[in-house]
Amino acid sequence: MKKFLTMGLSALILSMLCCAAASAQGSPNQPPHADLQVVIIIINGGSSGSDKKSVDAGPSYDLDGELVGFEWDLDGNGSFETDTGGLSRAEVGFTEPGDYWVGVRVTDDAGDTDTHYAWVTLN
Ligand SMILES: [Ca+2]
Ligand SMILES: [Ca+2]
Repeated sequence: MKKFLTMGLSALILSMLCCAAASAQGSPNQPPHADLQVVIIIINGGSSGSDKKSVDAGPSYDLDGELVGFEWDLDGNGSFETDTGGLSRAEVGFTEPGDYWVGVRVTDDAGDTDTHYAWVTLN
């Protein structure tokens, strides 16, 4: 019985030490989650016929902060050359119907990133 009590006390002290250390350091940042809406939003250009098409990373989120950066790989080649800053939408230049491999990289307010690729179908 005495041994059990001692072990229990040790575990309690350990857990208190653990929590004290964690709160002293602050909680580590949770990385963001990138997601893409596989929808092309067409803003009707009217008689000019210059419809604007965008992809939307609106479903992306950061649980413990906010998303401050969106970068895009609109030609699917693995490099994110389009930076829309804090805007979660990017205009795309697709004109021909087909499937396009599009990626987004989001950055949270602690500088962590996540990427997500999806097929975007233009009919
Ligand atoms: Ca975060
Ligand atoms: Ca690219």
